[in-house]
Amino acid sequence: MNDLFSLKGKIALVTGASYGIGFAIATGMAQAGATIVFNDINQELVDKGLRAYAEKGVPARGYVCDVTDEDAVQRLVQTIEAEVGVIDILVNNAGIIRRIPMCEMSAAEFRKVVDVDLNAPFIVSKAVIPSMIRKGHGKIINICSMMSELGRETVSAYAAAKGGLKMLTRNICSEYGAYNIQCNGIGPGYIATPQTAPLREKQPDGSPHPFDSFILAKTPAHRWGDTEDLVGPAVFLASDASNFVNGHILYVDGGILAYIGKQP
Ligand code: NAP
Ligand code: GCO
Repeated sequence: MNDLFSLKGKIALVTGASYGIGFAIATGMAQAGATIVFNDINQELVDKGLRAYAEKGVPARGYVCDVTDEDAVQRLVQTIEAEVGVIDILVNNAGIIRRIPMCEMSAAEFRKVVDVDLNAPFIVSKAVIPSMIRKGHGKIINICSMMSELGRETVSAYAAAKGGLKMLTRNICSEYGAYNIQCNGIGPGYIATPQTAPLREKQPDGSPHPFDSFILAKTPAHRWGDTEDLVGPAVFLASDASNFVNGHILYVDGGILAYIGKQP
């Protein structure tokens, strides 16, 4: 049974993984036996990530690459294949959010979010799939969101991108499942990372942020998720245990999507 979840001998690329969800997933995959490669947007972040992986005893390799730049991504994948080996597992984790009321958001701001959160997973997946086909297998995990299913005020670009990422996940499944490539998504709920820090900031009087209280009321587990909550689902979707799971979005949300919410 352990071999079913083992990632020994596998090379995993996790994008935007210097910290946050990507870092936790990469660390967990390393503990399951994978060789970890990650990228981030600048050398400072890559160096920060390398230090953090070293502290966890993970011999990760880090590269600077903006995932929205197709030429840079093609070079990144070629470099990884030359220096480390063919990528068996891709986690499209890099992402941004801009919380702006839609009618106050510029088209450029909207496009930037879609570029990172949707176009980049297309670009990186397109770069790794040919070698996965030649190798005879591959795992692609797209980090979606509850906003792949639900909207809320100020996150129009993010929700549009993450909704699109759900369908890109299903289309990669449809187009490349015949080559033994499984493409699934993980839909985290509200996870305590730098990206959601503004939603958890204490009020000037020391009281909880209203959104913090809202999420606790909406979550059956009555807590925010931790990045560690995503490790098991990610290892499962990266392993042979999920070889007949394809096109699925696995929500790791503490039950938010199933729950109407606690009466105030
Ligand atoms: P995070 O803390 O903001 O980390 C995102 C990482 O991606 C950062 O290292 C960021 O670098 C990097 N990145 C951004 N743009 C990039 C680009 N163009 N090229 C390469 N790297 C880039 O976010 P997180 O909370 O860990 O979230 C990770 C993923 O999970 C995202 O896709 C997010 O949408 C998704 N997600 C998060 C939550 C949550 O509650 N936190 C829930 C559901 C889904 P910079 O530091 O330079 O921005
Ligand atoms: C927000 C949050 C969410 C989370 C996550 C939920 O502003 O509503 O940032 O979007 O990041 O995507 O799954």
